[in-house]
Amino acid sequence: MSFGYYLRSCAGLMAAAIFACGSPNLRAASATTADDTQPSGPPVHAVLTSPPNVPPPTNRKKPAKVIVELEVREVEKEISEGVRYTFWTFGGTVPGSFIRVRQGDTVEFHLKNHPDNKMPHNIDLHGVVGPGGGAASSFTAPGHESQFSFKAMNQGIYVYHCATAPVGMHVGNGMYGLMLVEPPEGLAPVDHEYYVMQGDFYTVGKYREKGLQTFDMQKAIDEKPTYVVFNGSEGALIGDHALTAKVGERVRLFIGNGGPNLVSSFHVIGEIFDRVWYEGGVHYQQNVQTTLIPSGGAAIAEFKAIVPGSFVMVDHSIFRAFNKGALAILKVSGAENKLVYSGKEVDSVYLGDKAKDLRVVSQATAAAQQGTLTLEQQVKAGESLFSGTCSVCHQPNGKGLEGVFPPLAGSDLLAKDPHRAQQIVLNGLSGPITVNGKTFNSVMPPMSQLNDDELANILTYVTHSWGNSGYRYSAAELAETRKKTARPPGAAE
Ligand code: HEC
Ligand SMILES: [Cu+2]
Repeated sequence: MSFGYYLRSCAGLMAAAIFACGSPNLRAASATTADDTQPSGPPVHAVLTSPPNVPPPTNRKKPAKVIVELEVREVEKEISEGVRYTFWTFGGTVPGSFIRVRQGDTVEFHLKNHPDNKMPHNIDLHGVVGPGGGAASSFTAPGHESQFSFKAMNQGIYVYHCATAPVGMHVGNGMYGLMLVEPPEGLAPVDHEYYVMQGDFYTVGKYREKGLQTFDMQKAIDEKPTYVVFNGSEGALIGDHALTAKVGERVRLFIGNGGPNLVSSFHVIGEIFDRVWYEGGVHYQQNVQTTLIPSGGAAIAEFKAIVPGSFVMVDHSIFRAFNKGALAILKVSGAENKLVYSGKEVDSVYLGDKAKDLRVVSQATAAAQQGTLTLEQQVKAGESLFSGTCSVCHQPNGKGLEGVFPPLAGSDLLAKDPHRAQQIVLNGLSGPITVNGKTFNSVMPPMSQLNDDELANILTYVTHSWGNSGYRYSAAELAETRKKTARPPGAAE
């Protein structure tokens, strides 16, 4: 039994048939694992791909000898705009290269450890039956290569990862990827196959603190990640790197979770998975909203793109999406279908500051560090951040909402004392206030999760917009206010 088989034979069956349909092992136990067939034909070199790409189907009717060559590389890359991190990788990317073989294949696995690397590494493939999933045979020092062979016994989608001590640190630095073992008859054809893998990262610096960041062992032990991201960085699958599809096309996602710690509640906002082969096995569930991907586990999810728009993939443990980076985009293009969905596309609802330009934000921070920050850079960065954090209440035009949210545009309160605004954004505000002759009595939550650079830029944008006073704020000033005043209980530092 296989993924492909189910697609053809099980779809649309009545409830009475579902038991038999969903229980292949009862009927044909041997078909989910390889038999004793020997590999035939000349050896094949596996095509490895970098995320989000998936190698083409093997299109083989018989098992073959397949040679996989995977090189470990320790590389410095961006984990967020302006934030660098030294990742340890299989094949130069996080997640590592996607490996695709067929059930029954005999895989000759070559693990190379690049001579410039500092660490020894190995590989534990969850799709391998044998001690350590190969880890016991693949310990490899820098500049060396190991070789071992295994038979791909069971079909499914499997995580692989490094298992060299300290294991959590190797996994936490990005050493994981996926291997697909196709069923003998292959998977049913679809229009797009994508490779998406979640991981949690632990840096000494705070979320979005710029510069080269190092691994924080204590945060990792405490399971308090600084970043939770898809495909190794906050920007891996947004903007120009978003996944794409057209209306009417079928999309298959191979979703993995490298951990090292967190379980993922994987969800695509505005889509419903027609089928999910949960836990990477042969059974599928239908009509799934959110699927759980364990650390060290994977699943296959399929759906058809029906209406156009930006579909946001998240870990629905939602602070991870909006405050730690676990957010990716599938951009579907094509004609509207008003019968299915009447509304217009509103990116800003879920994209927040990510819908705007993160680059201008990090440019401003970099310039501030070098002491070259111009007013224009500050205002641009502030505009981008304002749209993500303040505009929901104060409105994109700064006019607020009658009786609910006070205006920032032409606010006499702001003009009277621009310094006070620093305390308001850091510590929040409640109780009655009067702005331009109108009374408001509501609550503004503290925005202290934003850093001093970000707050200075937002406020500078506000004072330089909509006919306001023109006061220019500095990060140093915000830092001073942060130090001198107290956050209410529960606010972020
Ligand atoms: C959840 C809604 C909400 C968000 C988000 C929000 N505010 Fe407010 N803000 C309010 C409310 C409500 C008040 C008035 C509070 C009161 O009645 O005491 C207020 C008051 C203010 C004031 C003082 C009043 C004025 O009109 O001059 C300033 C300045 C301000 N906010 C700036 C910001 C900035 C900058 C951001 C983004 C970092 C922001 N706010 C985000 C709801 C919000
Ligand atoms: Cu390693």
